Amino acid sequence: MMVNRNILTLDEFTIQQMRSFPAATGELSSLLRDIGLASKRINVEVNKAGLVDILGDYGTTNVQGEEVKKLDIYANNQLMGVLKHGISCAGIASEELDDIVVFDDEVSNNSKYICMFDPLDGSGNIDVNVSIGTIFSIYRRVSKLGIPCTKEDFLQPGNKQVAAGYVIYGSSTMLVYATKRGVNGFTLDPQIGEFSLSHPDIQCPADGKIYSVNHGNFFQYEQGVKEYITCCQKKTKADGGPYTQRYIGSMVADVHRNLIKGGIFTYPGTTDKPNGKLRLLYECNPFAFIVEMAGGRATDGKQRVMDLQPTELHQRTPFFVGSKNMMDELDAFIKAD
Ligand code: P6P
Repeated sequence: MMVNRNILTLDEFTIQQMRSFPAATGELSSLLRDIGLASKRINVEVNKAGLVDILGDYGTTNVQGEEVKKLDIYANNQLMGVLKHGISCAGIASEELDDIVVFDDEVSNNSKYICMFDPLDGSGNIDVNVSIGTIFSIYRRVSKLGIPCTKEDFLQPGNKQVAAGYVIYGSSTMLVYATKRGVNGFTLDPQIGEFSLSHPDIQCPADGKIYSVNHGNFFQYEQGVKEYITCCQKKTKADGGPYTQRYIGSMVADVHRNLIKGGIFTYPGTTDKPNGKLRLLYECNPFAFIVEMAGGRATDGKQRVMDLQPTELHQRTPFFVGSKNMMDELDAFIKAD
């Protein structure tokens, strides 16, 4: 089978992007390729999860107090390994690790980026074969080059992100990443074992008909959110509806669908958990960056999520993200509340 030479691989694309920036050192391109490599290894294990004894609880609980499945650890270690042995990353933070990991060696201490990730989001769905994903966020460090990175490098607001992306292990395996130059999607071609450009210049439709929410928490949401959800349920053809409710319970899958088709994803705060469930640094900020770069919006219900000043690595935030006009309508209900 001939390889289609017209479709750029992730490596070719990142190198092409670098060539168009004479000042580029290639570190960001190299970091993205490292993440692509780790994702391919994770993909192999995710695809055979049902066949080998990699399922089941690892017997520990992570910093979130959640049971940790073996694939979480495997994915975490794959990402940490490629970044530690690369040339572009000074250190990482991960959902699976209590604290940052400083790659304290000469090359890493002179690397200008740090990376945060949720190595396998939605892992509770592994055993039932629902799509899961990896989410990553890349910042330029604020600490001096030549010394180990510090916690300060990780507690930057999301508006300082240099790049962000996700990998969705679903009916196909896709890597989507955004820089200030736009959002592009790459589908893993098993024939050549490379992510190949399949979704150039992704734009989030300004309007959509899909709303994603966990209705089980409905009566715990603030009034404005409840009113918006009810409004979605009442939409008719005359006012841009009818809407459909789609909630997979795997953020990467839900947000990816809404990014492509248009829609809004919500994980509001509740009376039990006023800050919601999703983590600011390695779940909400990366998706906020990606969706905003594609023309959408992302808030915590009150302000742009990327303007929040983080104080802790694993802090949570209410999260609303998606099509601009749907987000504007949500805002109107929350403000009127
Ligand atoms: P709930 C998966 O555990 C996750 O972190 C996200 O991927 C997903 O959107 C959310 O939790 C689902 O949470 O409380 O609605 O089951």
